[in-house]
Amino acid sequence: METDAEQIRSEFESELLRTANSQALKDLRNRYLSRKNGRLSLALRGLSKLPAAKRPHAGQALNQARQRIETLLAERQQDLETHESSQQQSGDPLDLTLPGRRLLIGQAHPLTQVRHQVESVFRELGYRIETGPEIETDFHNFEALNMPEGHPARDLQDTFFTEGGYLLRTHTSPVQVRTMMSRKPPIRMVAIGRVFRRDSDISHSPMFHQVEGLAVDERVTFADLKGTIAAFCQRVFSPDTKIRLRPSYFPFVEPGAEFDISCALCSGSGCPTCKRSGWIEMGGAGMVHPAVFRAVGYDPGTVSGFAFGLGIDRIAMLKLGINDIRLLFENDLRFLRQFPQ
Ligand code: FA5
Repeated sequence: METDAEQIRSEFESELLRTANSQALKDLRNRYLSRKNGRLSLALRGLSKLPAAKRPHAGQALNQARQRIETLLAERQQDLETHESSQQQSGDPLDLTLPGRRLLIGQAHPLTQVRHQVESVFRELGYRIETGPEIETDFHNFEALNMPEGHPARDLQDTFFTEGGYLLRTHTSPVQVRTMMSRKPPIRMVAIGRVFRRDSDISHSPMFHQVEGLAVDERVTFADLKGTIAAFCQRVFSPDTKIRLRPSYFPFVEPGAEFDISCALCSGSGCPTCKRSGWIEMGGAGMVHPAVFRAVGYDPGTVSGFAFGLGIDRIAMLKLGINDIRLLFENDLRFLRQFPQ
């Protein structure tokens, strides 16, 4: 049996040298160490046939052979793994002719793109960008804008109220009030931001965006208002865009108007977007009401001004051909990627 142990070990070692990969090593392990019919297991079982005096020595020799085989198997396993992984790497060499991987670069949301354009047009016209809080007081959102408590015009802007008597601003007009209360004329300002109303359908969203403009000085006229709106719309849409003003009522302006632009899609000839009228409603405007001037501490006898407000989302929908306002707020990348900067 001692010879057996020697022989088993030396045959194992020479077979080991020929193992080329992990699978071959696994087979070799089974052939020698498998409990059922591995060579070593069979040899150990054969010990019982030896004379009792020889068994301990032969058993010891077989156990030593087993330890040696296990050590050699572990070493070879490690060698093969290192070799195989370096082969894998060198089998996939760097191919400098492959096209580069395209990095996904983010882009501004279509509304942000329009917002930036609106801001830059007004900066060119000499306006300053102002901001105000989205959670407002009743005073700034309604009261100072000539809508005292119980005024029916408050119902037109279905309001979200928060705790403590505050509300989510229903329009950007409160920024006019804040700006006039903190600065003296002359003022030329625009405010762009989120506003909130209980309103939801294909063209109305409970959260949408407005741009508010205000100019106050000593002799500001309705003609200045008309010229400013035309200059703005022609820069944002196209130079041949026409505008029209229709008399309308907003408590904070007098006279007040709503203004439309000629439909950018059909150039005024009539299409489904403009409901065949050739015109698209953009927003409200007018001369600042004397009651508003008094509320902010200005003298309506010495200054005059105009204000206007319109929806940024509507501008984006028109410019980009979007027919449902809700698409703008669903964060669906398949939709958003259609509007690269
Ligand atoms: C106002 O909010 C006035 N503050 C505008 C104004 C400012 C008038 C200064 C006079 C002087 P109005 O409620 O009409 O007005 O809203 C203005 C524009 O916001 C609308 O023409 C429309 O384009 C847009 N708008 C109104 N409600 C929604 C809504 N729920 N979703 C999307 N856009 C809306």
